[in-house]
Amino acid sequence: ENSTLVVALTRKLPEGIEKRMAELFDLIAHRHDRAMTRRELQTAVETADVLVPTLSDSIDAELLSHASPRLKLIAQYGAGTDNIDIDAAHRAGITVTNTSNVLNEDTADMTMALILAGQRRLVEGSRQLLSDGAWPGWSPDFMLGKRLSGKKLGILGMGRIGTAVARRARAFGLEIHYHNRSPVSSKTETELAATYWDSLDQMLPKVDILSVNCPYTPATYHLLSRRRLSLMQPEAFLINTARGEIIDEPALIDLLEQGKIGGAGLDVFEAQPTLDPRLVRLAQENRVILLPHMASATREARIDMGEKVIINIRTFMDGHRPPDRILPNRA
Ligand code: 8YV
Repeated sequence: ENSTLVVALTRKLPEGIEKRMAELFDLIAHRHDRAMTRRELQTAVETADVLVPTLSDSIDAELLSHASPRLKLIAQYGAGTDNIDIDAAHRAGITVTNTSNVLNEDTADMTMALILAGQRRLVEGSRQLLSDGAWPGWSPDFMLGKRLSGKKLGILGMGRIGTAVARRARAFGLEIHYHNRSPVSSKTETELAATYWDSLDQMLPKVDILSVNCPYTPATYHLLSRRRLSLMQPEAFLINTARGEIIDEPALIDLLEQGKIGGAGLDVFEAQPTLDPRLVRLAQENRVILLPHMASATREARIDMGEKVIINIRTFMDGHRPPDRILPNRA
């Protein structure tokens, strides 16, 4: 028979989720409304059988060197696992899982929101209306944006989120282009009328809008380098709802300032939560739209993510392979 597992949370999770976890496990909740300090994380890996971290916790080799042998599972509350040294965990005999699939739709919705807001000047229009007397009244050339339908959308990373973006974008009349390590099934390609580009360099000059939807791994660090960003059209609009590190952010800012890239909708940043002041200036000039990492932030997603964590822990506890296991070296 299984003895109850000691499960340590690094953040406050939705109340209902914590309640269920407390019924199922010997739960160590985190009572503060902030990320754990390094010392608190260290205590957690020293005491728990299962750690439930989030993207703000750096679970690196040094931290794992403090783990007690009883730590057997890291069940990440989130889709991306770039905050975890998967290889180091694997070497220590620790299984890693994420919460895949439950935030695809919400993240794709926010991608569309950023595309629409950028092309149709949503934030700028609202801001102008609210600033005293700044609205001169309707005129034929007032607040003209760009038509979506007929434009080319490039998707960098055609996984589950990228595919969800493509489905939505199709309904808006966008033409779908994508770069991925390998093409999707021909059935999906036909359904989305999507064009596969084996070479990212060749796709970049072709697209009007580019959406980043790949995971951040050593192989995708600064995948959008200065050289590659320079291949984009001067009018192009770049969306990032994945991870800041995939784009060379200072290079992007330079190109935006020089008018060599049209605009950007960014939900993630290289040094988040710290923002580059040059980005703030560009946002004030309505050249970019900035969001505080909220693409998957719906109540429903946060509950579904908690349920996924519970399923992963229970499956593991029963001696089976958890559904969302992350294998090392997937880069
Ligand atoms: C979440 C995310 O906010 O899941 C991810 O990878 O980046 C975000 O959607 C995060 O998971 C919360 O930990």
